[in-house]
Amino acid sequence: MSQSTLKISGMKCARCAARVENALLSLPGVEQAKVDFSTATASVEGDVSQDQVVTVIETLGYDVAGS
Ligand SMILES: [Cu+2]
Repeated sequence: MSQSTLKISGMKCARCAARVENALLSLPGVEQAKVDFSTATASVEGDVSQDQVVTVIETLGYDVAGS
């Protein structure tokens, strides 16, 4: 995928969003990641599969809607 926006559930504060964002940025291939707590969305850009992105988010204890 080149650019994708995902809906995340389970984030309770801005620190959760920062955690997810940092984890996404550490994924190989990810060029940009932005996680917004107020809208509960993550936008990811780079050469990475959606499966990898979902796995990282779920490993941290959050859920991706529609995955
Ligand atoms: Cu939190």
